[in-house]
Amino acid sequence: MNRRSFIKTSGAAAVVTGLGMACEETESAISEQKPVVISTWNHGIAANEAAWEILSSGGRALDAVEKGVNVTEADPEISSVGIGGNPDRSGVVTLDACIMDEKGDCGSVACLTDILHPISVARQVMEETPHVMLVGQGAKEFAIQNGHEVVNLLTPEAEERWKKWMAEHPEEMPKAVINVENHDTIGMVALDQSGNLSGACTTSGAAWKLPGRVGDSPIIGAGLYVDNEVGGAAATGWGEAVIRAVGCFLVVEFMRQGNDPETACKLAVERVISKNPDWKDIQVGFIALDKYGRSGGYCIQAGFDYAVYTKESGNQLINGKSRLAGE
Ligand code: SD4
Repeated sequence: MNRRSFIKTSGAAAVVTGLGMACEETESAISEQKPVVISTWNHGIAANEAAWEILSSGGRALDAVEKGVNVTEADPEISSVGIGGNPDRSGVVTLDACIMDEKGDCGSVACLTDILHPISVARQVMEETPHVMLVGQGAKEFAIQNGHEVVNLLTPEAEERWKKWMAEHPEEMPKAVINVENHDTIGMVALDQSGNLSGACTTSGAAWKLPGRVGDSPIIGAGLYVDNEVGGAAATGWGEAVIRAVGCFLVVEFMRQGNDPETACKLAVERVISKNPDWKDIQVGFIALDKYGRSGGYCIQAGFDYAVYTKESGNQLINGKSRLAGE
């Protein structure tokens, strides 16, 4: 079957096997493809390009997701990842990131300051320490000891946005504006030619957050989750709502039950909605990629897009379906 291979599986049986029930097999064909990379928002296009260079030459998904999101982290024009990100309420840019590989190993940093590539620090936490997560000053010292330079992440443009916001909202608790101030985390999941999955998620978090606030993005299971036997997922949007639902773990579990990636994301969004009475005022979106190379995404509010790169279709920006658009 030319460039794609087709495997025979049982959709219904896949669902019920997970539940330990017997069921008559219903045969359906799942098109299998690899490599594939998926990432959030339109900056995912550039990140996918870097990831694809590694994937298309037979490289490991873990290297692809790290190098892919490094592109976004280093772009000062992007106001919610890495350098150029919007600061917290006190004017300090703090970064959250995590990474997870095909073995289920993972690493994470939270509330990291002054370091350009938090995802690479997260990978070092995973590979060089017995821990999963380092935060704040300890994470920064670990980064410096492991070869990272101290850089000023607050660009003049971000500083100006912060001063303007503080002048206009002196007493207010942070409340992100949907799809303006509360988006652009890059979450990425890749499937390599060997059939292995890895994921990465990196962000400067919610704009104007309280100092010390940590979102979903560095929390394994919330902002990112990968299970090599099933698939991987990444989240974007209002992190507090994602954490409450353990969003990405949930997406992967829905895929384990036999749902395709888009349906799994949709079911997880429904769960977020059911747990958050203010859901119409927040954005939450998920992307997912399964072990067959099928991908999908779903969100609450319209305006969410994600980038998918396959050999067959190239690097494409896809408009995410949304609950509020009734899709
Ligand atoms: C957070 N989820 O810190 C992140 C922000 C984000 O897309 O995703 N923006 O809550």
